[in-house]
Amino acid sequence: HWEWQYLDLMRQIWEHGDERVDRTGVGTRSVFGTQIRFDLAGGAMPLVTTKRIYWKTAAREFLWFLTGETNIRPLVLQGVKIWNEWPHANYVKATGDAISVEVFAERIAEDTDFAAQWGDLGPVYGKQWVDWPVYVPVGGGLYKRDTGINQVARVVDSLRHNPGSRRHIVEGWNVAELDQMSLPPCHKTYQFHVGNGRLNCALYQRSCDVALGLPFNLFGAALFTRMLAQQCDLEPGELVWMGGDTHLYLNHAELVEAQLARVPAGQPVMSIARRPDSIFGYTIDDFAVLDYAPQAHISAPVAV
Ligand code: DHF
Ligand code: TMP
Repeated sequence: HWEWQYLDLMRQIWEHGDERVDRTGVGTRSVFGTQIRFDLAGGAMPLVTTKRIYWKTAAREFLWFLTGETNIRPLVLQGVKIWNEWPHANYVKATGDAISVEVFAERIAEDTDFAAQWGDLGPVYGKQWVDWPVYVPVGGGLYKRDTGINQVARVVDSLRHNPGSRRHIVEGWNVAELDQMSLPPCHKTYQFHVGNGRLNCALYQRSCDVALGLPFNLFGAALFTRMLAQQCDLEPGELVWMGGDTHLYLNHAELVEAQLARVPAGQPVMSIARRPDSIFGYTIDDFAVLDYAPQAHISAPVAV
């Protein structure tokens, strides 16, 4: 079962990882330079079965990236809470108003002005993917802002017209704008590759929270590949996930012990109900996952 790669990675980190104090102060065990491979043939999805993964949350997050949006409000309105902690921490730090993250999220939902002021994560994934900023010289050493680059639309175009290219890349790491982002991109580089009519995807993730982030990131990359394949008349191929600093937080001990005692079972598959006119036309209702019978959810705190 493919999922042993995930569980083996977890065990390897927990037993042999290098223990260090990280940015969040929580502490991690970490290994550097890791890989998971998954074959997407036949609709298969890399959905972890040893713990329930809320795949619709992951899918909603991914569709939100494709809209170019960087404000958490559209996620909050769909009940998706996974990005709330970072704007909340920012708000509390800036104002000294120590409201809970739940109350903060209510205000984001109810008050559009409040959301505009406090709900934005800065120019993160969505912005860079579909509107990478461009500046053109206007003379005298001055530059003006031009129309941004839609990297995702360009990749659709290059996959259709030049499938053999080695340049099908969507990049989140805009060096000039890192300091404006709440978090610099973790899943920073997606590269696509066509071989034998199949669309392969490599994802490079510079920093990986194996317990909370990785299941979402594997699902997101697979979903992206499936949507692109459908749009470009290709069969989904192989997903190659590569991690830089691949870690477990020290406060995830209970999750790790519980999950490593479980055995993976079954292979969930995805069906996509229709073929939208563009990669930007998918909605959550287009996606269904079949044959997913995971073991119970295990909750764990997220390090902010
Ligand atoms: N920071 C850290 N420390 N780890 C992350 O994985 C992470 N991921 C981010 C932003 N910052 C991060 C964005 N993605 C959860 C999953 C993905 C995610 C953020 C959070 C999470 O908390 N998952 C829980 C609850 C899921 C839910 O609320 O639906 C889980 O059990 O999967
Ligand atoms: P860092 O910016 O100091 O590396 O912290 C980011 C943390 O968030 C790190 O634990 C990795 C984790 N993360 C994921 O694993 N997947 C994601 O999609 C995101 C946004 C973050």
